Amino acid sequence: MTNLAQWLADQPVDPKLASVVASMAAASVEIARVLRTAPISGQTGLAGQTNVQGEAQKALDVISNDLVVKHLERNAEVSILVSEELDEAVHFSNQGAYLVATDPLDGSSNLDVNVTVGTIFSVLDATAGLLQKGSAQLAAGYAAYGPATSLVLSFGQSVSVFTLDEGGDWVLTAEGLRVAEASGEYAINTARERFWDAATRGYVEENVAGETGAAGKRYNMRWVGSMVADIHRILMRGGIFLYPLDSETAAKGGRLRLLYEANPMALLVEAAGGRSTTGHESILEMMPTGIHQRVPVILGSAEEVARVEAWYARG
Ligand code: P6P
Repeated sequence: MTNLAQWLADQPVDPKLASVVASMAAASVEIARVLRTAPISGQTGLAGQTNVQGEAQKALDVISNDLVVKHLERNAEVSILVSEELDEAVHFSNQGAYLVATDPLDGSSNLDVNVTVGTIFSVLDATAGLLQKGSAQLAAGYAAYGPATSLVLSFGQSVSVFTLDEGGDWVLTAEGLRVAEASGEYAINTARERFWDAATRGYVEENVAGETGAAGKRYNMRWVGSMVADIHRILMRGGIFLYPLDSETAAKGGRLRLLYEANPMALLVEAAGGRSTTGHESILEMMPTGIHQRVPVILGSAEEVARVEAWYARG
């Protein structure tokens, strides 16, 4: 079996870039270890503070962020960190060429009920500034802390999956992941229906109509409430994830963040042959206006994303 270190050494990328991915992978091993016994150590509760999003931080959000900081600041190749848990970008004393944007523990509201959560990250050229299009990403990945602990990575061309073994090493378990072109599974929080725009409503109603509707086939719905869990399912067996702009999230620009949620997930899905859109434009071509900018996110199987775009094109 190939491990992460061997796989990274074989990739046609700058070894310094590979070392940044290795640092995030190492941080994820430590985060996984903390999560596994958090209920015993009583760490699943709130940290008693809020982040820049105004969201109550879980103790594990803060711990996970601290572990990411520890691993990145000791890597001379990383000079800047943007984190969901930090109001401002952190400029390390390093003069490295790389910037990492991360959600250290996405889906942490699921920790109390032991549902899969994850660490999402994006790697960019630090010399090109904080605000770059997702198409400029040099690498993206996430760790999924679930029944198995998975690490999913891409340098933009293909997607590889590693599984954490008992000894704490990442073992290559899948390469060349492809998102199924067609799918009968969609992921959206249907409790938000009253806020939806006409395009979202039209698309979902067609799915609910199943064989009798315009889509002409039966659909199933899955919504974990943890982006990493939903996206991992889509990468592994197809489907579409929708967190569209709606009348309640419109004022903030959406729910999910561009730099460290939408962009890395869009790179991974597109590198696996899927599509990503805000409904009106490619996520990866959006020019960010701020490090915590929120955007609508629709991504997954190409045929399903195309159907949603067709609904938006109706105006
Ligand atoms: P809702 C988790 O808080 C998160 O940021 C994503 O991981 C997840 O997809 C989404 O929010 C869930 O949102 O509105 O269903 O709670």
